[in-house]
Amino acid sequence: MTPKATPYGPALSATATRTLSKDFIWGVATSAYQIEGAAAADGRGPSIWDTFSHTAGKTRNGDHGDTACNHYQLWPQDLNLVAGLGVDAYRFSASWSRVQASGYGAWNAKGLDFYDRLVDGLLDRGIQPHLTLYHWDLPQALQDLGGWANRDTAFRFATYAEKMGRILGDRVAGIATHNEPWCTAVLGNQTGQFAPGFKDETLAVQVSHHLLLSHGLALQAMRAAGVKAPLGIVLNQSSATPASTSPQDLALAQTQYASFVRWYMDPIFLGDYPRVPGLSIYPQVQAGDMAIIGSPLDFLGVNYYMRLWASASIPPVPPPMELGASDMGWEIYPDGLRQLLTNLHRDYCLPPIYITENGMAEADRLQDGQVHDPRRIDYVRRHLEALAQARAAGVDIRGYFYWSLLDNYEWDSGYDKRFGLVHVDYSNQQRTLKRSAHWYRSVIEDAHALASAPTYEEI
Ligand code: IFM
Repeated sequence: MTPKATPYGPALSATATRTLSKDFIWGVATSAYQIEGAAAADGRGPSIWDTFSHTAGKTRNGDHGDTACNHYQLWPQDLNLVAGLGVDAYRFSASWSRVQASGYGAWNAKGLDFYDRLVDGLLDRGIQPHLTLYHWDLPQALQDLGGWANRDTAFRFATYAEKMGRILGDRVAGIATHNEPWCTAVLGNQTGQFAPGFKDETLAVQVSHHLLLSHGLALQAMRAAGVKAPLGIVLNQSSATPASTSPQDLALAQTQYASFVRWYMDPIFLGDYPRVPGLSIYPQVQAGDMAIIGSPLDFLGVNYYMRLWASASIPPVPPPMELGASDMGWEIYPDGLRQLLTNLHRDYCLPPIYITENGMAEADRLQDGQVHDPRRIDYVRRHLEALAQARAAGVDIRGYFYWSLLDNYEWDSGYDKRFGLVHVDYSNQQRTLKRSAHWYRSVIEDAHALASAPTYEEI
């Protein structure tokens, strides 16, 4: 079906809009270190990202999150922006070192109050809060004790999760333990691109196990405390495409998929790490760990940005990039989202799924008070079409969160990469809705209208 035009760009097809209407929530997402700023305010302790970003040569232009989008102070106006988009839900993360400066010991009442007010502020505006407990900003004091390489950190995380669950669990619509543990493990400890910046594959593998263990321990602690909110985890995932039908490319695709997707999915849903050729390093696992990791989930969050492309040739054959790449250099490949979701549905017994992140960095420019970002609109539209196809094929997908609400601190890329629906001028913290924000609102309005319209059977 050819989409009709909206004032902001091509509309989502009627078929996809209908498929993504009933029992489906629309949202936007952020994370603490990327937007909050106020790095030393009100008793917040330093995190590994404060340390890393203030270490020379680690981030683009030496950018850090000391001020970021100053969301710690501007949150009421940011929540008004969220409400203005017409979304149902807002996904955010808590900064562990804001609520417990060292990651153990005393709780910080001012930090806890901040998230308390944020949650109430969302509810006052009719928006479901979706909390993520860990989005990469480990308290530095815990890193000083070994960080995620230290098994004790998993137990400390469970204590933190229980505290947050007790305080917010009656009001939030969902609690995810971790965001993208692959990034914490691999980018933080194997490639050194992210905090804490180590380059040790064996360490990274052990970290991945402790992250999974901490996830299971946190689920158990929150459930034992009577937390009512649905509990889950957010994983970054991709489909994998072999560059050709050669046995080498096929095998590489299998290895890449196993180390990126199955490494986290198999322990959670099948009780063991994947065993495929090409994976040779496994963590030290203690008796009982896999049962803890396999604690039941109420939901699975999937973050999708691009596919894995497997070429064993030297030099590798590049992906075709028919739709080009984002400003991150990531290939735009919407059908990978459909492929991924239908594969997950085939391979695992899954709880309801939320697409907890999907979005695109563009070199956006504010001109005459406006930001024209047609490629972002095209990106989101195509991914929503793919998502609708997966839902129509029977995958239980309950929602979609655009990454991100605001332009923000893109980790080692600093402020150079802009993912937001809302442009941020960092010189004065001015927010401006991009055209994609208006477009997204119109998609949501259409879907809401269909969700509340009586079906043929009801008439
Ligand atoms: O900005 C990040 C986010 O923190 C985690 N997922 C990917 C996004 C884009 O890189």
